[in-house]
Amino acid sequence: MKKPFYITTPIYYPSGNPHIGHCYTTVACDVCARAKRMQGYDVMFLTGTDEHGQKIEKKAQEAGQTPKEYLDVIVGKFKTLWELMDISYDRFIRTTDDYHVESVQKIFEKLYKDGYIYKGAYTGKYCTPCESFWTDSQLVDGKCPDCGREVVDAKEEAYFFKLSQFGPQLKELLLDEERNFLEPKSRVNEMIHNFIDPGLQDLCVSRTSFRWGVPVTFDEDHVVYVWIDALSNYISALGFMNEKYDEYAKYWPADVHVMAKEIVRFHSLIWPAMLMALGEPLPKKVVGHGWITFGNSGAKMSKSSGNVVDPFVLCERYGVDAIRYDMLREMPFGSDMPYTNESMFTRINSDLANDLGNLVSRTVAMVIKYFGGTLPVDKDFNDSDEDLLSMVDALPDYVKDAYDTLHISDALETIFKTIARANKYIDENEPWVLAKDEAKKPRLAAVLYNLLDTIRRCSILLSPVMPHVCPEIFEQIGEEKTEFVWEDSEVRHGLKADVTVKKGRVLFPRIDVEKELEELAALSAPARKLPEEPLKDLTDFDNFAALDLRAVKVKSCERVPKSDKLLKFIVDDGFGDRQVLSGIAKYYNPEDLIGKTLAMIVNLKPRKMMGYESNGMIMSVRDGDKFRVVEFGDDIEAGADIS
Ligand code: ME8
Repeated sequence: MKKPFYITTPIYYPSGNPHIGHCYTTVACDVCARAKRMQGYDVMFLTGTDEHGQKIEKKAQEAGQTPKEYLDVIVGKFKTLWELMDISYDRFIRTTDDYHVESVQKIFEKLYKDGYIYKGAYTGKYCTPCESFWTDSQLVDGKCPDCGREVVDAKEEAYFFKLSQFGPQLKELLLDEERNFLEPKSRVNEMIHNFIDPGLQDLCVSRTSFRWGVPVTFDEDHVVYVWIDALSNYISALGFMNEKYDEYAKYWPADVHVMAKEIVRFHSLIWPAMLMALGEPLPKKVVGHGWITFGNSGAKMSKSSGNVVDPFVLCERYGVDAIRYDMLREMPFGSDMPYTNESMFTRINSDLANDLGNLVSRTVAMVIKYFGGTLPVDKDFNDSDEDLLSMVDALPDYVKDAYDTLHISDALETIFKTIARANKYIDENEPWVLAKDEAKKPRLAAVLYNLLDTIRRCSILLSPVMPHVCPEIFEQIGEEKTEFVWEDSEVRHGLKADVTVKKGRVLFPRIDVEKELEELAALSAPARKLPEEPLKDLTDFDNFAALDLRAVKVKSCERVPKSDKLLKFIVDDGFGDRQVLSGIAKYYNPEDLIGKTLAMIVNLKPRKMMGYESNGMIMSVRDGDKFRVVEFGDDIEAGADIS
């Protein structure tokens, strides 16, 4: 019976394309999963997508699609990227999968039945157009942090989870030195000081303001709060409270949940509290790594800030293994990693092209040059080899621990120190001098054999990080095995004595930094497209002056029955109210426009559309194949003229 090992990534929001931030966590988990498989474990590696919530509902609406249509495309991109990046996940969960929905509903029901969830009222500040509740501390200058509009006091019926009662147990869990539940340690202090010590509040776990979520079975006006839905994925994916899988007993509790620091709070407070309430075992470990930040700005690379680097482009141009290596090597455990293309090129050139690539190509070339490709069995090993060989002997245990605990950068740093040591060993032993003396051939054979065997052992340890290149290295150094087994890296001189090498391609071509920087910059500059409407003929100023252009305030807005294009507005033009129609129904939720200050031509002659009179024209700007209204800040008065 193999020992089980269960590792998870967060389930990502498919509200935009995947970027290298998502890649980092997923590749890090992949390395850990691959290493555990090589060590003989029965691994379950889970990833997936978190598909409910108001944000997704809105995004789909903006794109003129149903949520599911919208999601399928982006989820497809995540899956394609994971395939391209060689992610060896065992299961991909989507929170819209029926079996997951079933589990979430049953979990919610059980918590309610057992008294951990109760019905109460949520009071807070409410932004009507955004349909969002905010706490006082979330408001910006007393206004909605999303749209900047006025908020009102509001009260809404909602279900609450008794998080407040778990404070002492959570504190004990986090402070348990032996358990080491949350890493790095700095996050433990953060959780205790910022959340537990000030007093945990009960958590509002249902919403009635939107529909795109898992319905509460016994009160269908409510959908389950997206984090309760999302966190449950870690057990629903194993079949907890559903019929789809039957692996909960085998894999739960998880060995490690991996994520970045901003969602550690959910995983180290809410998630254990939910499991305690359910009476289920807790995961063994939660690891919260740092962020990939954009350049040296410190800003998190994220979909919403638009500063993302496209992993598809990077993998295609520089190779999947080089990108995997670079990300993992550059991210120090627990801290942030500023990403620049330039530092990536430098890293690839120095570690991969110079140190590893050269070591392999020089060694193979020398075996071919001095021995026609096959080493003789007669070798003269001596004590001066010990320094290199003992360094390699120490690697497997160190790297195993480092991969297990997601200290992957440390593992790579140590492996590459050994590779640098091997390069130095060549210079110390001067094979080109030994080759001149026939009597020294056995010594030359020993030196080259030590090098090949060092490469073999390092390749095994590097194979979880570089799954494409390491098999090629095996081929070049004449290792006939095709499977990477951890124990083989522990064996000194495990390579066949009369090994035959094979010259292969350059494993890591050197990157011309200047040229690549220019090409990447050109790629990311958007191609200039001509606007769809050509420029019109010149006109007199009088024609312009004849138009009465003003700011107006939207008082009401609704769809025109039987029309999928038209919205009917009542707007205040500064003198009074008027009705106007606009063909933008596909791009907006009518409620989202209420309260906005828009630009309008007010003196167009009235026109009838679908039986309603329109008095003027709301101005919109083309945005690809959509239209967006031209709007002003709240401080612009109704009736202010535009010139
Ligand atoms: O938070 N640097 O999804 P999400 C490093 N659906 N890692 C990054 C990163 C960056 N710049 N940007 C993203 C969610 N990540 C929830 C999770 S789990 C039950 C629900 C990685 O799409 C990192 O792992 O915002 C981070 O925690 C995660 O993506 C957030 O992904």
